[in-house]
Amino acid sequence: MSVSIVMGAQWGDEGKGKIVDTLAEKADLVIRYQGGANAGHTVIHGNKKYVLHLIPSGIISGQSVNIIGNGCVVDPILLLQEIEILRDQGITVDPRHLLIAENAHIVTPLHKWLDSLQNAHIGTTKRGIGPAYEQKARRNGIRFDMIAEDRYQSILDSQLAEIQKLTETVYHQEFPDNMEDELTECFRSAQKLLPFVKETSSVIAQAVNSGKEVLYEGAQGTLLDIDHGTYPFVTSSSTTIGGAYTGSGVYVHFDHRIGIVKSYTTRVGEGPFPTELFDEDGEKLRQNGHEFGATTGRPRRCGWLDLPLLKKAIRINGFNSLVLTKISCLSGFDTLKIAVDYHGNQPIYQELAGWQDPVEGMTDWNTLPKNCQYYVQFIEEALGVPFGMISTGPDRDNIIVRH
Ligand code: 2SA
Ligand code: MG
Repeated sequence: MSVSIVMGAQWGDEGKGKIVDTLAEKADLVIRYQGGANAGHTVIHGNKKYVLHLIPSGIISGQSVNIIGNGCVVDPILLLQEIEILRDQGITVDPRHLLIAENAHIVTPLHKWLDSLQNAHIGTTKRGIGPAYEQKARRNGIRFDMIAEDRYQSILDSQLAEIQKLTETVYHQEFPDNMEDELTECFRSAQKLLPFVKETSSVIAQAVNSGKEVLYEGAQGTLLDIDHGTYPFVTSSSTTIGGAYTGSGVYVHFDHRIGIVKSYTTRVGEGPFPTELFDEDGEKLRQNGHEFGATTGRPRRCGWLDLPLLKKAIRINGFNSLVLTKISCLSGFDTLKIAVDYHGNQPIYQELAGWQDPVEGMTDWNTLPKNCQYYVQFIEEALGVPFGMISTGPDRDNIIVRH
């Protein structure tokens, strides 16, 4: 039995959902430890499609306990909706299968309002993530234990007064007059979630100590980390391995530290992206890869693979295995480029010959076109970490297992 962690090695949307889902099926315990409803994992199971924002992927198989850890920020309205949608799709969501850390903070409509008011230049998902973490750090946030004990009203009142004043005096905007109603719905939803709320760190520790199969599911990606990412164009949580410790409250040894690497690079929102393409190659990547955000529907910025950034992700997270995703989206290019170094801020590219044949759905390494094999081996050698799996399509069995 083992403890594994899966994290995105780039700017999110590397295709973690499918890999996590495959691993989650065998797990006894699956933990989300950072982020909130800014994540959007699409899981395809059989012929059904599930979209998860806050709930760990283990919920789909029905065999595991799933934990929303203390490092997450939870929007009670969205979480209840997510639970309802899953139930309508035939998934069992009850307190035997889903737990919320009592010390997780909640995201309220005030946070979403602030997010839309303050963070346009970052291009956030407007899910209230930054303001919720900000209040947590200011020691002015509201946690689930405070809802259980009914001691949040004075904090809420002070937040409301402060944000209302800020809206009018600093942003010269009108404060939404339905805010009171929305807050009522938010806290009513949080109350409804109380049966799921628990002290979860000891649950995780117990599972680890008794040799259970444990999976930590990262959201977003390494380069969006609040400390190690492209600050200030980052999310507000620790998306890297340290976040798994603070966000779950347990020291564990991760046997498998799995980095998910998309075969090229994408990013949504603002911020630096050295290998970004503005030409027809970029457009081709966007079309081939259906690169539109799962959470907000925004078109993603697309560019070539960036090895220096991947090396940094490996250093931060200690990845000992990588998964290469979306390789099938690279068919049809005459030449492919990979950034191997930088000169100043300019990437230095290695050009590789492309391949024309589709590789979608392949399960055998030997059937891949030679140039495709070479592309993969080139990256692997440069990074010094093996690709344990190569994903060749959206279906769960569209995978080449290598090591
Ligand atoms: P926020 O809303 O405060 O977290 O936004 C800050 C920046 O972080 C970016 N961001 C993301 N970028 C890519 N994918 C995201 N979520 C994935 C999805 C889920 C995943 O498919 O929606 O891969 O785990 C995500 N979430 C935040 C955002 O664009 C801003 O640049
Ligand atoms: Mg995604």
